[in-house]
Amino acid sequence: MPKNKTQYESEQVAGNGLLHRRLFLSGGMALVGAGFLGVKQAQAANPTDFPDWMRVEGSSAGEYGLRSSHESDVVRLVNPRQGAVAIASGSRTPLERLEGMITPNALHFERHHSGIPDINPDQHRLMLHGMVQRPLSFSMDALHRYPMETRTHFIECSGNSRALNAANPVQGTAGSLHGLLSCTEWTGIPLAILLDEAGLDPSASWLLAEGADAAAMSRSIPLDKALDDALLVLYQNGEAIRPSNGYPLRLLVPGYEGNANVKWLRRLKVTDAPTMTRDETSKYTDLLADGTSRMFSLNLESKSVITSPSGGQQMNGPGLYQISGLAWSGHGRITKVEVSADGGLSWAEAALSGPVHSKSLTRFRLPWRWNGNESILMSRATDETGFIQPTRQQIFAKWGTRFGYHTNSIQCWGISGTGEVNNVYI
Ligand SMILES: Nc1nc2c(c(=O)[nH]1)N[C@H]1C(S)=C(S)[C@@H](COP(=O)(O)O)O[C@H]1N2
Ligand SMILES: [Mo]
Repeated sequence: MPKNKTQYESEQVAGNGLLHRRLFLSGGMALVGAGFLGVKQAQAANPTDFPDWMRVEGSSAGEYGLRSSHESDVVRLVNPRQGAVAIASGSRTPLERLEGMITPNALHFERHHSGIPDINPDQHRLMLHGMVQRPLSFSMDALHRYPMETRTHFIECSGNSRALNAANPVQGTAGSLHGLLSCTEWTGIPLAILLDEAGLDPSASWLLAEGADAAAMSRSIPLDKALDDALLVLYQNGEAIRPSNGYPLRLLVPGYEGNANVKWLRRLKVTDAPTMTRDETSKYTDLLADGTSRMFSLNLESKSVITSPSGGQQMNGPGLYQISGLAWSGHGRITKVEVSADGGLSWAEAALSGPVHSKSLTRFRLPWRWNGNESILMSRATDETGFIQPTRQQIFAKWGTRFGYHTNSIQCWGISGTGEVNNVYI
């Protein structure tokens, strides 16, 4: 390990040009050689060279903000229209166009089994019944009086990244391949408070959560999880949760597969067994090699993806780059992300951008000097349980090749000699 600043600056820490993660912090970029991101040295500027927009008054303040018109191409990738539109309805977050760990509300991915209901919060009620001493019904006004907590968590559809199961690499962007994934600062009521108020039957062990959409989508949640860290979410990044993400009330089960986070929540029924709903029997289960099915695999495992450079992008000539990406785990905090630039022959530890929250997206970054040759970039996440993100081969060896959910294998980005970035298998 390097001991002083000068060593960080010059040291290549893994094969094919990966540099020490502290390089940017130590301010040693100049020593690494010419060409950061291939950008030419900025030209000397004249302080009285005023741009046009400094010569006229700007526009006025507005009631609800809009982004720059120059950023209007940063959009979700909406599922192509199919026969049953609402049933197939969904959209993906453009991961490669965002930085940090928070997903702006307008770019949160969406998955709707029967479209987005238009719910009047004054008429919406949450029922809590089943194996409880006091069945309860809450208006939204009543819920807003309960103690709340604010926490940062990701939601990922367990069908995310399914493209990596295909026999041949599917070409696409980080967002099109992995964008059923978003991360939010959620605010809501710990579910344990309401369960305590209702009074749980001692033999209760599960919970049925049902949405107020036309699908009445429902899932069974183990009571232990509900009492541990489940939230009834009212706010998304500080404002009321958006209709597409569950307005006015959603269940958040941190680290569980997306489907279990029931939107437009209208009913919680306490039970002593899973209800075996459609989405936990015919869907969101994994067919194993022996023909049996893996069910209730609710917690998502360590995973990561490099978002820059990533699929569909074009390198701007050899030189210094900052590799940037996202890592996450449904089991807790990310403790380590390693990056390879030589297809997994050697690995360097990336810097994690703090604070690192539990069951949240974590941004990682690592400097890389690309020599212009063909390269294969990979990232590998480890979480606080010590679980290491597997390769495609390792996943197939463990679960067979017939499963369709919960893919968390390592994404490999191949960089050609001309700088094109593609999805590749090794
Ligand atoms: N009521 C209801 N809840 C739902 C769904 C739904 O269609 N109806 N879709 C589920 C699925 S499959 C996923 S992946 C997540 C997606 O959450 P998002 O649309 O807020 O990203 O919501 C889940 N909760
Ligand atoms: Mo999903």
